[in-house]
Amino acid sequence: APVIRLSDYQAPDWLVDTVHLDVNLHPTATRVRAVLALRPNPTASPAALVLEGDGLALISLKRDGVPLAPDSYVATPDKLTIAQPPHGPFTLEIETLVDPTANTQLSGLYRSSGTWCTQCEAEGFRRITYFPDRPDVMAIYTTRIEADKSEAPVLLANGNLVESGDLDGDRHFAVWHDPHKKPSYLFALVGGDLACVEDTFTTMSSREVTLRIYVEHGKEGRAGYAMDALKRSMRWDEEAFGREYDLDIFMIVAVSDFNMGAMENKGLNVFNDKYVLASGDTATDADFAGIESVIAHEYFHNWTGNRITCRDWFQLCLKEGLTVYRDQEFTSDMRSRPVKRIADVRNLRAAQFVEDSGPLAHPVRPAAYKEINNFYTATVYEKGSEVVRMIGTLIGHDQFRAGMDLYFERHDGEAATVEQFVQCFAEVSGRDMTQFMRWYAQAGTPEVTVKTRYDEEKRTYTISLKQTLAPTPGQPDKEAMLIPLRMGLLDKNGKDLPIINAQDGSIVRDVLILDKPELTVAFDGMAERPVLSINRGFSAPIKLVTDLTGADFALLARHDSDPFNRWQALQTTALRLLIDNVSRLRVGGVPRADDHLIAALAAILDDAGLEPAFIALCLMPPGEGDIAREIGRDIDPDKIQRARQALREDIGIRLGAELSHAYERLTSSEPYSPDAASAGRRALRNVALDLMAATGASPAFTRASEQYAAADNMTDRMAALSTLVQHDAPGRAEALDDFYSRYAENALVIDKWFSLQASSPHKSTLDKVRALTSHPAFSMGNPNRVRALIGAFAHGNLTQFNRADGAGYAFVADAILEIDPKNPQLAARLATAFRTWRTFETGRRTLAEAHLRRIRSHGGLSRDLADIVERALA
Ligand code: HT7
Ligand code: ZN
Repeated sequence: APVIRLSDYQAPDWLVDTVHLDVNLHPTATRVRAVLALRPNPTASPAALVLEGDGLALISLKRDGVPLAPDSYVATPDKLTIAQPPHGPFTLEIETLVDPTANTQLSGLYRSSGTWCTQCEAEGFRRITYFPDRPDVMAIYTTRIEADKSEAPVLLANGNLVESGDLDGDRHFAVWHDPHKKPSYLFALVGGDLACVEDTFTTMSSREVTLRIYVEHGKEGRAGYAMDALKRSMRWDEEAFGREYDLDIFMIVAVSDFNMGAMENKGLNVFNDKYVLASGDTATDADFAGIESVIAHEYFHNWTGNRITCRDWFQLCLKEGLTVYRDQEFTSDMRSRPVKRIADVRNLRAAQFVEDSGPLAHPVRPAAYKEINNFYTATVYEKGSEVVRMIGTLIGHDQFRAGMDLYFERHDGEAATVEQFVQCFAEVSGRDMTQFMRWYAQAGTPEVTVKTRYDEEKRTYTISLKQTLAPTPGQPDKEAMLIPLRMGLLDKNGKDLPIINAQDGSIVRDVLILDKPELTVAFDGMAERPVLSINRGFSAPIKLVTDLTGADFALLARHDSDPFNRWQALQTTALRLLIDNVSRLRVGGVPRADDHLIAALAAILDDAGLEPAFIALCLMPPGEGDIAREIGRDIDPDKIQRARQALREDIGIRLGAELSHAYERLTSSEPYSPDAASAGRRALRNVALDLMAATGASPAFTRASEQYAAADNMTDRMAALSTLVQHDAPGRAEALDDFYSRYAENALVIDKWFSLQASSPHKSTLDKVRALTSHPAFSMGNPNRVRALIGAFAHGNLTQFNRADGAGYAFVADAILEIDPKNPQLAARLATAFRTWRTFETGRRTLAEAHLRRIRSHGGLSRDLADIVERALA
C-alpha cells in the first residue's frame, strides 16, 4: 500500500458546493443517485477530475443532466476519472449500486440487525458513491431516502426533516436537509424499524431542540440515562465553552454492530448500543460512566470536529484530542475531578504509554500513514487530550478559554490544522508555542529524572531535572520538549510551603517549565528539607524518576494537597515493592512485605474526609500491565501475576478487619442509583471484597456468593461474580451458569460474561475461551462479541495470552486471520495486542514473533492488518 505523507498535502482540485443524494434502500441492491455541484478550486489548477470509490459499481453518469460518453471517463470500483472536465462549475450525476447486506466491514452503508446505517469516517463515504472523499471538501447535503414502509418506517439523515410521504407499493420517502457545510465523513443515513425516546432541550438563546434516541423496540426503557447525559452535555457546552447547538433536532441511533464506540455525524450520531443502553440491573456503574462520557464526546464534536473540522487526516488529533479533553473536563465537573484524573491517567499509561514505547509508536500528529483507520489510537486521542491540557497549564484557565473562543470564531466553517489551533493560544497569551509544537511531532514518552539536594547552611533546596526521549520508529534523534510540571514543596507536617525561586523565570505560578535537556532550579529560604511533590495532577504525560525516599512518599501519600500525587505516592511505593518482588521470585525467592505501604493504605482507608471512590483507587495495587511496563524487558508475566497476588493477599490479611468494617459500613439498603457518589461507595465496597477474597479465606467467598445472589444491581452482581471467577472460588461455575441463564436474552450483559471468563488468570482459560467461540451467543461477525471474548483475552489477560507455550498467541493469531476477510478494522485492532512482543523473555518473544510472521505470510491480508503486522515486526 502506498504511504500517504503530510508533507505531500495539496489543496483539492475540485470543490463541491452541494450534494443531493437519493438513496433507494434495498437489502442487497441499494441504488444511490448523487448529484454533485462541482467547481474548480480557485487556489488550485485542476486538470482531471478524480473521485474516490471503494468497491462501487457504476450504473450511470451524467454531466449537467446529459449522459457522459463512455470514452470520456474511466470508472473502476475504486476510482472515477474524468480526464477532461469542464473549466468551470458543473453538476455530475452519479448512480451507483451497493450491497448493504454483504458489507461486513461496517464501513459505508451496511445493515445491523435489519437496520440500514452508515459509517463514513474515515473513508466510508466512497463506499456509497464516488466523491472527493477528504475532509477539506465541505458541502451542503440534501438526502432523500426511499424504502419499504414495513421494513424501514424510520428514515433519518443529517440536518432537519423537510419532506416525507407515502409512495406506491408500501414504499415511502423522507427528505433531510443539512444547512451546515460538512465533510463527507460526517454524512449519515439510517433506515429501520426502530423505537424512539423523545425529549427537548432549550438552548441558551431559548431555541427549542427536539432530542430523539432511536433504539430497537423494547429497549426504550434503557435509553433514559443516555438522554439525561445528552441534556447535561448540551448545557455544559454552553456554560463551559459558550457553544450552542445549531439544528432543530439532535438524533442518536443505537446499533448493535459497530466498529468503534460512536460516531458524531452531523445531527445524527450513530452509536454502538453499548454506549446508549443502560439500566441498574443490566449495566454497571462503569457502563453508566462510559455512556455519559461517549454521549458527551460525540455531542461536543458538533463544535470541535463538525463546525470546525480537520484539513486532512493527519490533523485527526485536532478534533479527537480536543474533544477527549472536553469530555474529560465534562466528567470532572459532573463527577469527582481527582477520581476522573486518576482514572484517565491509569488509562493513558495502560494504553498510550504502551503504544508509545513499542513498534506502533507514532506522534500525536503522524507524518505518514498507510491506513488511516489504524491511527484512531490512544496517542491521537488520549495523548492528544493531554497536549491540549498542557496548553491550559502553560497559559492558565482564562487565557485558555480566550484561545478557544478565538479558535471557534476564526475557524468556524473551516477545515483547520493543528498550527491554526495552537496559534490561537499563542496570540491570546503572547507565548511563543514553537517548542511546544514538538508534542505533536515527536513520538515517545519523555522520561524526566529528578534529583534533589538540600543545603542546610545556605537554606537552599535544589532540584536538578533531566529529560530524555527515547528513539521511536522513524525518529532516532529527539529534541528537548517543553514540559510543564505543576509542583509543590511540603514541610515535615505535610503543609505546602510557599515556592520562592528568585533565580530565573522557569517557574510560573506553581508550574516549573522544563524546556531544556537539563535544568537546575534552586529554592531559597528553606528552613528545613522540604519534600517535593512534582507533576501534580499529572500536568505532563511523562515518566518520572525521582530520588524521593520511601518516607517522602509516605508523607505525600498522607498529606499532599494534590490528591493525584497522594494516589501516585502509593502507586510508586507499591510499584517499587512489586518490581523488587518480581526479581526475588525470578531467582527462586519469596516476596517481601512492606509495612509502610500497609500503614499508608490503612491511613487512607481510615480517612473519613476522603471520597470512597478515591480510597478505592488507592487500595488497588498497580495492575499487571503497570508492572510489566515498568520492568520493560525480559518480562515473565507469571512472576508479575504472583507478585501482585502476594501483595493483594498481604493487604487482605493485614487490613482484614478494616476492610471487613468498610464492607459492612458501605452496605446500602437504598435503591440503586448510578450517581457518582453512590458508585464510589460501591467501588470501595467491592474493592474491599476483592482484597478480602485475595486471602483465599472462605468467609470472603461466602460473602461474595451472598452478594452475587442478593444484588439488586449489575455493579454488585458483576463485582461478586468477578471475585469468584478471578480467585477461582468454590461456587464459581454455578455462579457463571446462573449469570448466563439470568441474562441470556441481553447480548450486552452476556458480553460481560464472556469478558470475565476471558480475563481469568487460571491456566484453563484458553480452553474455555476457545470453547466459548462456539457458544451460540458468540459471533465472529459482531465486534462487541469479538472484543468481549477475544479482545479481553488478548488485551487484558497478561499471563494467559502470553502463555509460555505460545498457545495464547496461536489462538489469537488464528482468530485475527479468520476475522480479517470480514472486518479488517476489527482484525487490525486485535492484532495490536502483539505490539509488546519484544518486551517478553526469549521463549515468549520467539513464539509471538513466529505467530506475527505467520500472519504476515498469509495471503490476501487487508491493508489494515498488513500495516499493523508489518509495523509490529519492523
Ligand atoms: N470520530 C469517530 C471515529 C469513528 C471511527 C473511525 C474509523 C472507523 C469507524 C469509526 N467509528 C467512529 C468516533 C469518535 O472519536 O468520536
Ligand atoms: Zn471523537
